[in-house]
Amino acid sequence: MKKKFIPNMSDITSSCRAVTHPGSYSILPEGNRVDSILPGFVNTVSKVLVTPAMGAKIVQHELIMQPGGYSPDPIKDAFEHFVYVLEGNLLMTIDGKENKLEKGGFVFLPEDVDFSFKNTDDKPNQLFWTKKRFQPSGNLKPKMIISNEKEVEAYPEDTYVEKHLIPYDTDSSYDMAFNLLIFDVGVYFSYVESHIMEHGLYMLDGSGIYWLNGDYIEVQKNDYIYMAPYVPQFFYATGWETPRYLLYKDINRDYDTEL
Ligand code: UGY
Ligand code: MN
Repeated sequence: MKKKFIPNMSDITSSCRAVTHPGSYSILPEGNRVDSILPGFVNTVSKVLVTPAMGAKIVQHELIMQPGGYSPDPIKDAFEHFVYVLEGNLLMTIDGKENKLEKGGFVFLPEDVDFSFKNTDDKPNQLFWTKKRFQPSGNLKPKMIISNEKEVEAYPEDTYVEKHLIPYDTDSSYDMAFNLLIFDVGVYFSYVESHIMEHGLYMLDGSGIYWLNGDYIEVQKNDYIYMAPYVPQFFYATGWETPRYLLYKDINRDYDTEL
């Protein structure tokens, strides 16, 4: 049997960029993620990126579906869901209707909608999937969204531009935001943010330096970052390619449990 090449231990551990500070922040680069096999999926692996075990109020997955991979039984639960296609294609059946999503395609599904996944392509796909328990407020009920980031307008925010994939700023029924932030190289935030919202961040392109709770961390395409509420945060766009990241935040509510 051919032996797998394994570098020296110090070469493996000294190049690790994964860090975990529960209650503060974590970085989970692609190379440190481990496969989970989820019940209800065929030919699909999940790299679970964050869960309440880390202090988060959400679960986020990177799903990789092989050609023909699918979820045989429709999923219907008490969570809201957001699915974003990072690479490849996805056929999502939502309330019995088929929707073909390409790279940059996304869906927001309110609780109690039934849906299933299928990769009908001849290459693997890569998805970013978020589950969240809806925080009711009065009779507000958010509506389903099926679109592609290419259809969403970008507008200036602080020192960069931003696309709001969910129109949370004009519709407070939504309790989650997914914003796509796009930076010119060399640009940095005009101030250090510290806020009630938590973040789950997926680096789509480029690289930069994240300053989190006093630590400088180099980040790059395909990195995942979790930021707990009030973690001081600042980004500086570096490298040669336009950095873009997809950013989850909980919004439009002032608490998540009964006071
Ligand atoms: O809107 C935000 O909270 C965003 N500017 N934060 C971030 O990118 N870390
Ligand atoms: Mn922020």
